[in-house]
Amino acid sequence: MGEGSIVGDTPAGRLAPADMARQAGRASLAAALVDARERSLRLFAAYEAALGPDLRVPCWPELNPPLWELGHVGWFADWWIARNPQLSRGVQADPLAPRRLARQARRGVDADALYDSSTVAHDHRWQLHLPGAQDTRADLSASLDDTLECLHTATEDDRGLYFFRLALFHEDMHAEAAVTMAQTLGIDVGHRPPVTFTAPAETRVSATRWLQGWSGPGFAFDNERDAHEVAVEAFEIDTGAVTWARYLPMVDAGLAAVPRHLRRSDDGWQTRANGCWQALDSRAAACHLSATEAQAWCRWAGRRLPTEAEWEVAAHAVPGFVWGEVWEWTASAFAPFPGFVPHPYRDYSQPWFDGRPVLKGASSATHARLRHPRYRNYFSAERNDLFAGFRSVRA
Ligand code: AVJ
Ligand code: FE
Repeated sequence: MGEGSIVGDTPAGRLAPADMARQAGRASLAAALVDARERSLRLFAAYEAALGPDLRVPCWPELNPPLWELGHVGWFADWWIARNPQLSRGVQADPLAPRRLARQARRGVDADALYDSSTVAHDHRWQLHLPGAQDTRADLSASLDDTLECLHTATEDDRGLYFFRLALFHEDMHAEAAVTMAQTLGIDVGHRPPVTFTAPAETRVSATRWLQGWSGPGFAFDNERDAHEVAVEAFEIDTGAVTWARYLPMVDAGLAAVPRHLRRSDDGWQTRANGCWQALDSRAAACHLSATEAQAWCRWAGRRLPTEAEWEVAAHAVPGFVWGEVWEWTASAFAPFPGFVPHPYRDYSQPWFDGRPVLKGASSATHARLRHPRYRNYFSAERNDLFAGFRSVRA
């Protein structure tokens, strides 16, 4: 499930998987959609094995009922692809165009009233009478058939393929959310991140002008548009994420709380992974930290978080810049780039321009298709359940 970390840039002339995915044509998109669905179903099966047929999880802000999340992934694809009368218009599609009936309607089930994340409030997802696991799987299977049938007749260009790529990445994001939620609940879903260590080191990056945002061909998220130039002053940045060996002295000094999924034992620090406590390797990247904890460490260490632009410049320019093991909190608030226009899925970005920070990179639970140095992730600063840490810059 985890992919290896990425060092620096991709050699010229070779596209990284995430670049390929954004330009994927019909054939590779079909294979990717099947692959993403297999992962979703594997994760769901692991939840079933761990939680039993009810699949009950506590109503916590960082969780979703697994049955709801699986149904939501299928509903999302249906809504934007098979049920969308303006599918072929891509980013030009009217999001309010009346939809074709959902297949669940034949069973008297209103899929839109259950699975639309924009209208079904978080806590309400625990009160719904959701279809059971078998019905949900059957719906997803029929949904994927419909998606692939639509894909077969889609126009092979960025507009014609827009919603297929969106549904693919959306499913990948929910798969990562399922791995994250499993870590929160102590469930083993087979997440085995590769063990990689980067000896702490710092590198200097010269002042530059940087073209931020997506200007290349293929799919882009609305929050990556428009591409625009930004000036970046010289800075010195860690070549890898801050390790536990660097982070924990602040905790040992009594200046910070014990991080989530960590505890002290007679033999030193332990961490809980897949529900099992084990010795912590202090050479590993610090993880499951909130942006608040990352900021506090930076202040304590006399350092600061990189801006989003600094992170991107370094990821592209620095040979030996290691990223992809943990998401990295940045100092930048998630905000629209100049010229931002919301795409048809209006709620992907716009509701979250509320001051929360951008996270860059990827984690060990992120599919290779989403590991792009221009990708902008965003969660509220207090979230400590994510596979997220940070790197620091000389203040
Ligand atoms: C972009 C990962 C922050 O999980 O809230 C999934 C992705 N949006 N369904 C999230 C998303 C709608 C989003 N992140
Ligand atoms: Fe979603």
